[in-house]
Amino acid sequence: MTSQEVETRHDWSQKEVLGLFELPFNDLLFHAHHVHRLYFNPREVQISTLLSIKTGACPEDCGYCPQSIRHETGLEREPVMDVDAVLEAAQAAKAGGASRFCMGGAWRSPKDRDLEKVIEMVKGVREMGLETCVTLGMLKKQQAERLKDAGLDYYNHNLDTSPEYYKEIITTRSYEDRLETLENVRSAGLNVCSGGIVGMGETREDRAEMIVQLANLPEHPQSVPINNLVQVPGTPLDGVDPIDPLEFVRTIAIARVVMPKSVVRLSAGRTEMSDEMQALCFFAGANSIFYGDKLLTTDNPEAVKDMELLKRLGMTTTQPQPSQPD
Ligand code: SAM
Ligand code: DTB
Ligand code: SF4
Repeated sequence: MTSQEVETRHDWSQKEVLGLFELPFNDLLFHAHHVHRLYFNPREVQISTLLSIKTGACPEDCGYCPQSIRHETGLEREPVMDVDAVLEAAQAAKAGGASRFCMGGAWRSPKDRDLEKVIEMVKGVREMGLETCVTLGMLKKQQAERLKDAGLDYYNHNLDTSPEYYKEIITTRSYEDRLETLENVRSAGLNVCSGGIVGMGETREDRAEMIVQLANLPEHPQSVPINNLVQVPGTPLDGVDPIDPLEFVRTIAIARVVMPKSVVRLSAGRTEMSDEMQALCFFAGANSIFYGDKLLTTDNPEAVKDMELLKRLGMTTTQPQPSQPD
């Protein structure tokens, strides 16, 4: 290891990560930006477009989610989309400049017949030369292997928060279930996309512990989405005190420091962020965003506005790099 590299560690303690949170803001940002430049071009941002391929009526009780059947959010449920309609949306995302197309399904875990359809979607999107990502809930090992064989690049499954706070947010599946899905995805040879949500009323200790859990996985997730809660009327977390924007920037910076080679995504919640806050997040080491007017069911900044912002910051977008078949 040269002095131009940092050690990739999997033995972080909560105390150490809290120590990073306690650094003066400029010291933390300087450090994170330095680490960022060791492994990434600071002028580049990866952009992924999301599509909800099966919407609402989800049996899980995630307190933040508008798609849970247990929350009265007025969301219209939609069955699994036709493959052709998905491919049309992917084509539009490609024309708009996205490098990755992420398909999300409101499932606890997909049935094998759901997976058949998703596999057709993955194959079609891949043929367009886009990177592929899906998020379908809990996954068995053999399902992860089938997705890998179909050419899937990334599987998104978030830890969401710390193990302690998790129980306040979700009761219908455990933290262990989530870790098991991540293990199934990793051992199938898929790239792991895993992060969490802040601004859910958690403490700084919870934020630190969430980052510790991600960093101490056997491999750092290749992609780490940090979501700022999108408050949706009708969900139990609507009305919770929002996180201090500077604390959000710190969370991004610390994800960058402890997972130096991972792509950190400034994920949901950007419609409530100023351009200046987003610019600080990029300086702190975020190098990916969701791009397109919609996330899954809620709004995202308009694509033209994002392109304007990147231009003002002198940033460009990365090209797709789909995995090669093994
Ligand atoms: N049902 C699957 C699952 O939960 O794994 C896939 C879709 S689910 C919507 C994907 C992720 O979106 C969740 O794990 C959560 O981290 C994030 N998410 C959902 N609602 C959100 C909200 N209101 N604000 C921020 N992130 C949210
Ligand atoms: C992730 O970490 N955030 C995305 C994606 N992975 C699937 C989802 C954000 C969802 C925000 C609420 C909604 O639009 O329904
Ligand atoms: Fe269902 Fe996923 Fe929403 Fe939880 S986050 S309610 S599992 S769609």
